[in-house]
Amino acid sequence: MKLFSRNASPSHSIMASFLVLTISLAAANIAGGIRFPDRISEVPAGISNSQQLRTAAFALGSFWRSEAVFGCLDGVVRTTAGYAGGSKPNPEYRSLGDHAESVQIEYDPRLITFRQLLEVFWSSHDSRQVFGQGPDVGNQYRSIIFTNGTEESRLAAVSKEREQTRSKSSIVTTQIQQLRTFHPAEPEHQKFELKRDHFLLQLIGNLPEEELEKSSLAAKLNGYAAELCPPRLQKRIDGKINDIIRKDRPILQEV
Ligand code: MHO
Repeated sequence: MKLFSRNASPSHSIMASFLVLTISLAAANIAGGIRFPDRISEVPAGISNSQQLRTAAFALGSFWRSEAVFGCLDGVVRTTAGYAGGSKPNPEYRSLGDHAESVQIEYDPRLITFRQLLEVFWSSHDSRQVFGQGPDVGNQYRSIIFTNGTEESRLAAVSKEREQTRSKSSIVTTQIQQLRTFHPAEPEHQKFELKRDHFLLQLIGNLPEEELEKSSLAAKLNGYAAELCPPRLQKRIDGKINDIIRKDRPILQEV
């Protein structure tokens, strides 16, 4: 469960408002503002340097949700919502052509593998739904695994076969494609879930857009805001937030 939900009970809302106020005042006193961006956009300790990071991409319905699903995982360093899988040059949200809403993931392969990302992909959507995902209808919500090289294509195909075996009565619609171009979506679609949560935004220091897009912490909290982190992680973040609001320097730097 997320600590401060948007639909919190009145007493929670009062408590949350008080905390926000306390945090703003304390932070403003300390720094004359509430930005501590230099530390926040750093890659967390224990993560390989950027040459060792790998990139994966998946389409599994609304990219707001997809970004939140993967952003929370340990080993995922950055996420970007975007368009992929089609041929239209310069797709945009209102005219994405034949592309699918997708998420691009930068990850540390020592901490999370492509195989594990595949498991998260399968368990986070209904790959048998035709022409849509959940309530969202249309080709832009189709299910795709984008691959990079033959080994990833093989792993993707094996996992799709396994999924099809589990699903006796309906066809797994997921496509497997070599990734060509990933087109990042407009800023308003990046970290969409986190941006709806002003408490969390403030807690990490109201980062400017470019830093929010690169930040590992923002990627995690985007999943937390949507309550899509694995329960253990969701709890760990609750704990961190509880700790941080008791301190005089209440800026969350890592989870
Ligand atoms: N059901 C979503 C779809 C959004 S999406 C990023 C909505 O609220 O419109 O395509």
